[in-house]
Amino acid sequence: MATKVTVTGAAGQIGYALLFRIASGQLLGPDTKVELRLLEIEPALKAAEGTALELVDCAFPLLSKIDISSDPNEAFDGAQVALLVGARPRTKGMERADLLEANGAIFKPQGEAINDHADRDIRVLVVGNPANTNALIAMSNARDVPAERFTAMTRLDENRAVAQVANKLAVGVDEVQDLVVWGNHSPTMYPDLFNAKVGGKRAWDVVDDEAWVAGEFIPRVGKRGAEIIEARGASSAASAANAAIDHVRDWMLGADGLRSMAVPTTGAYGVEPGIVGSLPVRLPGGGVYEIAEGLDVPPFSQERIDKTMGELREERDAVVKLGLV
Ligand code: NAX
Repeated sequence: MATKVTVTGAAGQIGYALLFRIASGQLLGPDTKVELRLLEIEPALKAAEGTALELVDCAFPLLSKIDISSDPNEAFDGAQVALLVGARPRTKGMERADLLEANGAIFKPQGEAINDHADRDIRVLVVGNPANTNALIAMSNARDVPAERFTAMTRLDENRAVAQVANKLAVGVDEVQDLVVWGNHSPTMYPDLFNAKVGGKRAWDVVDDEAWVAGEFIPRVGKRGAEIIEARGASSAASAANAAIDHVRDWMLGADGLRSMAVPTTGAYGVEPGIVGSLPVRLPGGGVYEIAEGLDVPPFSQERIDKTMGELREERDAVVKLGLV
């Protein structure tokens, strides 16, 4: 039986970079057939159909079916994995409350549709920004689905941070491990070198350059999205799709070491429960994550974790006020 994978925003640029990799088996492995459900808004349905034609033309042996719809109830029917990519971008002059309200209009009905129609065992990754709070909205509107099935993406931030450290130290990316990004997928995010390792040693010690970490590394990872827009004239798409594949594949199939996932907070590390914040997780496979406890959180980290989690609390308070959760 094929696994039903729903992708929203399927006609967008991340969708275009993502769908072919899902259909080729890179999301769920070489032994799992997939059935794709593409959700788009009416004006983009034709473009989604175009992408579907190209998917057909790839003759992927693992792709058993493609359905396209603008109705969340249809697109999430029986869904076992959902990647929520489509979102409302911030436009000029838009205040945070307006942005959250516009995204609430997308993620509230999608959460309800997941609740009413998806497979009981669904796993959800939210990519569309503001990803953490969009995940909180969807999760809060899917009352019968366990909260831990909803996650948001900070894996792109993790991958960006790993690449920066490898570049700084002139080592291969595979030598940089356990590099966890804490908090919000926003410029306040905190990439942590105290628990990361390079060649088995603490990355903070190997880098041994606090001025670089505080003044260059952290801000550059936090603002990498803007750097890409400046260079490319469009936001990150292939790297975002790649990170979405990494996130879901590791969650479903398992991975070694620590990874970053924005998950519903439970009180670990003193973070208030009830927001969706990025934390260190271990991934044993089977769609399970475990928050890794007992990591080193020195004052340098604590201050930054408090700030980025504080931003998420404010977003949560704003969506509570708007009646979205
Ligand atoms: P695009 O604007 O190219 O595509 C978005 C697509 O979503 C459009 O085709 C649009 O029609 C569709 N859409 C809008 N409302 C929808 C709805 N209610 N149901 C279904 N589809 C809907 O954006 P793209 O570059 O693909 O980026 C998608 C999202 O990812 C954006 O919100 C973006 O900010 C976010 N990102 C998140 C990242 C992360 O690390 N969490 C990094 C990359 C990216 O910036």
